[in-house]
Amino acid sequence: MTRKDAAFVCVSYASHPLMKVTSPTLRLLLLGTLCVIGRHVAAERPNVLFLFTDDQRQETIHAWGNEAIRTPNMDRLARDGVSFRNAYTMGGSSPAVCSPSRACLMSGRTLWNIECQGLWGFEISEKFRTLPQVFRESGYETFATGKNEPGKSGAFGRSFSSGEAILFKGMTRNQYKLPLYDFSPDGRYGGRPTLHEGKHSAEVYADACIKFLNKQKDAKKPFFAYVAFQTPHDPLNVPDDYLARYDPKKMQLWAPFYPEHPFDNGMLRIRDEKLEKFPRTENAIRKHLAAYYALVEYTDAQIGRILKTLEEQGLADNTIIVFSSDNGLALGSHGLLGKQNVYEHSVKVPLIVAGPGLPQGEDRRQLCYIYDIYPTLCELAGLRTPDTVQFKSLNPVIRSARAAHRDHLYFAFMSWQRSVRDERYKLIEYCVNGERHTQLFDLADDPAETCNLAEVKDHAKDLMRLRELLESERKRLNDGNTPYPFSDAMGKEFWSTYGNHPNQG
Ligand SMILES: [Ca+2]
Repeated sequence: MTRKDAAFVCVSYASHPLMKVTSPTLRLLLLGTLCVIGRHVAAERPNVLFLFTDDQRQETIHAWGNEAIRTPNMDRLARDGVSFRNAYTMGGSSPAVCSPSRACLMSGRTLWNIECQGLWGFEISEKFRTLPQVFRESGYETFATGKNEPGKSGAFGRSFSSGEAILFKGMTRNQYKLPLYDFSPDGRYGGRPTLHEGKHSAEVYADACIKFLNKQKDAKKPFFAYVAFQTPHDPLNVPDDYLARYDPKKMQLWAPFYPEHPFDNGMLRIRDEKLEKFPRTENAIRKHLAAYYALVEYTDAQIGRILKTLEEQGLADNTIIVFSSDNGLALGSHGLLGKQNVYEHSVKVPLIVAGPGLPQGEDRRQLCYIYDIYPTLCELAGLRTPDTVQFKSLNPVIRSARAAHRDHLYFAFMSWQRSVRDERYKLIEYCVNGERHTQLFDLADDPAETCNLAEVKDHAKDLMRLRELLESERKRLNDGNTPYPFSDAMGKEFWSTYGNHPNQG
């Protein structure tokens, strides 16, 4: 309980009818007793366990309809909670898409309003309180393990009161060789990390979380534990017994399979895309898919160990669990391997929320951003959401499948791609080296985005409507009109090219 909360409880009890007793000693005794009760009530504030994976495409949960993959623990979360089947990121303002996405999550700021962005290095401005920081400042023990990029130069230090096995990098070259930092009580992370070898990253982070949970049974404070796996992001190192569970020959490719992307989208030769040679072959992609599925299943098993500990420690009944991922992955779709695009496979991600008193085993179809979880969690824990947060609480949607949330979503990738989707249609506009491309998809009939309707006369009105929506969202989100030079330049570059010939597809 914070000093402020304690004062509120004591002031409330001071006006209680029992306080009308005349004896000062008895009044003091009563006040003390009621404050102890208040402390007990505060101790019942919910814990939060935030399980965040890396590059996990939305179609990789068995319970959500992929029968080829085994994810018993993600399935269990779906059974115990609310599944958001239309949850998205906003795209990326860096080739390392993970960084801006994590910055949006932590800061509660939209893609072009994070501040302190760079092409590869990110930080979150001190002007914005991070999600775990709000919990920490409200009396929570806040713990983190795993991938915490951005964060090294400040955001991590002010967000977390404890931690273990912390990775301040976007990725490692090997899942068994990890340059990790120990927790630093002063929040500073100078010096070199320690190389941890021999144990898989997913197991290292699960172990750290389990160790933390094992100390929480009799803890005085509620906790917020953030477990940021660096999987199933490549490298696709995975224990042999898991790899053996998926036969590359039997893997079904994700639609639409193309040997190459049909035109330059701005970033066709980034590291992620070069993980396989061009043109792609079906057999080569099947091998990637098998290893990716195996790595998802292995990560799922580590999540299972964490959930088991939560139960064994008697914490499950008072813990809200969030499960999500920072972005999706193409892995063969549209001729792409990476996530430097705004197709559904790369911006649509898993999101499940489970916890005491929340609906169980229910799906929600409302459009949302995963970053909407920031105000959602604040509300569920009874904390005030900072005014700087630009996202919208999902709590009405959690409570009702019919609650209104968002009519449309806006996506962007650097200075080359802008997109908007409504309930049914999705528009993607490309400006690359002065060349324009337009795609219009009917997501109701064509969720894999295979059939471009931009030139189809019957859809001319839909195209015009979505283009107007794109422009209005651009203005609302300050894309190309922010005080932050890095992101501002990207927006200006896209919109000036677009503005020169907006109606050319
Ligand atoms: Ca990622």
